[in-house]
Amino acid sequence: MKLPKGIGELAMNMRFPENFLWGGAVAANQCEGAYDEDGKGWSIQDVTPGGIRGPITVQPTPDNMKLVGIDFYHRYKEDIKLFAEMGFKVFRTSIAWSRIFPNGDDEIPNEKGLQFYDDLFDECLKYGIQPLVTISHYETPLNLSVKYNGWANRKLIGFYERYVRTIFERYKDKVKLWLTFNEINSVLHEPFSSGGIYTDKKQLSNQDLYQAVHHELVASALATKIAHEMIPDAKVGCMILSMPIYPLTPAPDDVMAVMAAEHKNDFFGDVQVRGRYPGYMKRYFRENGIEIQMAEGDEELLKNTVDFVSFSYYMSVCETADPAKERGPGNILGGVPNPYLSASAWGWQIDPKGLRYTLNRFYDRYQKPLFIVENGLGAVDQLVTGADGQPTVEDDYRIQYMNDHLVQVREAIEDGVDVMGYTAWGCIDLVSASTAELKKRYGFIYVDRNDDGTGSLKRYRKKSFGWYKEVIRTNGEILK
Ligand code: BGP
Repeated sequence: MKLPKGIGELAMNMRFPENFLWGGAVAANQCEGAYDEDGKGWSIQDVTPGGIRGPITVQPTPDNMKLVGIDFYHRYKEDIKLFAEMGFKVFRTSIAWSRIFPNGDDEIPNEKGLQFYDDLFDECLKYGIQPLVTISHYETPLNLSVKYNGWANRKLIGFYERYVRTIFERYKDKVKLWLTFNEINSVLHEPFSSGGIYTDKKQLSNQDLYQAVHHELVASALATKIAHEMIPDAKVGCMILSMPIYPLTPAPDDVMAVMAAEHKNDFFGDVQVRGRYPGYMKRYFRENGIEIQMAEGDEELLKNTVDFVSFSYYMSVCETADPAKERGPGNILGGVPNPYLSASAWGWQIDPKGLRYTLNRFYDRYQKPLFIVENGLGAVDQLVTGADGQPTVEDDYRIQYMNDHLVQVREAIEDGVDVMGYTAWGCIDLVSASTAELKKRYGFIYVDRNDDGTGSLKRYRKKSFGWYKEVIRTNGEILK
């Protein structure tokens, strides 16, 4: 049947834009290893062997998987070659702050640390892969945490400013896409990993926590301003941990509980995109006796808003006003389990349609380009021998997960949402942030390393490697 004009055109639009940025994402502290090489100082990740909820040690201990990671620091050339083979257009990584300023408060940067990222970005650019760089991804220099109490201290703004000026100056010709803080809203839940706040979470007052948030928001706006001045063709994004929140029942009180939970997350994007504190937060501060100390010029600085909105997406949750309902596991925020969804082996509930919903929600709210900078399935993989005699993983479950999510991205594009790109989380296996395990694997590339520290560190292509390569080659045409 011939479609009437108009409808045919609409159907034709059901595809990813020509310049869609396909790629993968990692974070320095989860893959680089080399935790004390070439002048690097310790970061807060070097003393959390159990992951973000585990106990903190006074110094790095051998059981910490992140100290070696997947040895990306020494093997990045081999890894980027594999990313290029898949056709990546973009590679998201972070700069380990303590490689550049080992103590965070140093006057002079560490040249060897700067050189490493020069080499890494050159290697990406050699293959036409654009770096997308997170300035701070859960890796505050340990000294800033212990000595200053991390972002609870206003002084961190100055140290961060020195760090961003240094890296913008050094990489301004190589890096045009920047993210100021990874999952900035996670600081409300994990103040140590996310904000380097050393005070025990249970002892930390809401006053100090929201003051720390204010410092991060000011620092983010300042970095955005500096980037725009120093690298006029750069684009700066905020980065939000997104998790759609559904009411557990249609009871209006459950809907209000959803609204309150959403506000706690939206607050961050609202300030970073709209440039001012929203009314619902002012009310929350008023009613909870919180008084944010603003320095002169802070409000003006906050008006330096981001160019795009990036976010991670793994799962959705439900919310309810009923305190008796048990909360389930999840990516940092957590919530009440949804009876309609299944879950990963780590209890994260799988919800591809939630991604379309999230994209629409962000776009309705902000009307800014969106970038999905994390999405993927953490699973236990079994190494087998492939048809070519090489070790591989038959990870059809991962292919299914990503296919289903990308179909929903395409739906959102059809809804009119402006989506810049998609970087699959942990495109090469790496150490998990929440549990510090290597057996929770996300990659298209298998890394031979086990949680007892054994393994050759060799890299093997999984089945999903070939699949993702085809997705990129066809610009999403093979998704079903
Ligand atoms: C996000 C973090 C990442 C990453 C991912 C998966 O919250 O930004 O660093 O690790 O979640 O989480 P996990 O590693 O705990 O499976």
